[in-house]
Amino acid sequence: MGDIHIAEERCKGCGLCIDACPRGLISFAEDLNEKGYTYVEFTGDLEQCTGCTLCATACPDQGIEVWNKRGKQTFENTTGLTERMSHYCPGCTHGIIHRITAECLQELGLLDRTVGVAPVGCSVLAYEYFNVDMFEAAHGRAPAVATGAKRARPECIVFTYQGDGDLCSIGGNEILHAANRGEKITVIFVNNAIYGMTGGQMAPTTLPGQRTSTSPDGRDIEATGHPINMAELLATLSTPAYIARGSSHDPQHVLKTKKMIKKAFEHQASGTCFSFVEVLSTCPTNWGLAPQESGDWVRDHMIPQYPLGVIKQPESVS
Ligand SMILES: Cc1ncc(C[n+]2csc(CCOP(=O)(O)OP(=O)(O)O)c2C)c(N)n1
Repeated sequence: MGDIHIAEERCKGCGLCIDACPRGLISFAEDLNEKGYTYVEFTGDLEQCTGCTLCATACPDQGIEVWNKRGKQTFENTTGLTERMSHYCPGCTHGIIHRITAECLQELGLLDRTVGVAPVGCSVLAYEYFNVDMFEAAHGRAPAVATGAKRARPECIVFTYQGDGDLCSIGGNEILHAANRGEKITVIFVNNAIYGMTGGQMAPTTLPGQRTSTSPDGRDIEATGHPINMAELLATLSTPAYIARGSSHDPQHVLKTKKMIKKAFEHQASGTCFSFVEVLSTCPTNWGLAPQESGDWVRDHMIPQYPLGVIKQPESVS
């Protein structure tokens, strides 16, 4: 049997771990925790837990640690994040994307020379959560700030963490030119198809027909154009680049996306090229969906518009 430890006080009751457990061993408690959330608890037969870590992989709040059958810890919270509880809504996958980014930096031994750039958007407080040196950039300007940091201190690993409003809309020009110049930075682009922080307005990434607070009848592509597939658009530039798109909507995709982010940082560490990983994410609050329904919405609606995979990589690398 494996074993898991659920930090009740960190749980926001999103239930993503309940859906992730292949054996149905986790369920909601009858009580609320101190913050007023219905927390989850391990209620199944401990003998049945294999220590597979899917529950911890699905948790956006660093709330679960796992041990395998031999008593070895198989999932430990990363030192790349602080212990501070995030302000993200229950089930928002920003927390997951923070975690896998931090895990990659930790596993590559890069934490002590990494500089992150936080955007304007829901992840505006990312500097509170990443356990690395951080800048805050003006809305959409993270690639310019990262350019300055990387050029001044080329030995540092510099990454930006940006939403789709920040990167595609107000910062569309910034990212295009940073990519075209081949800045040796890494961009983590979190696409939830709307402006989350300001109340769910339409973004350049909003799907055709998608209802948002500023497109209550659904996005009209005659009036507003088609969604911008930023990863594919950047891939048309001739400058060498590593460009990939993953998703955070279930633990299996989280693990695949982590590999992409790792590759992106490896490119930067070896001085190869500009690297960019788009991660499809959820916004249960502004989409008006439960956390698990939001994951299904990414699977059924976002992935057909935004196909997953490595879109471009330097020719010398297979
Ligand atoms: C110059 C400027 N224009 C507009 C805003 C308002 N604003 C704050 S966040 C945001 C959009 C954030 O959306 P996104 O980048 O998709 O990130 P999310 O919140 O969804 O994670 C906007 C338009 C601002 N703060 N500054």
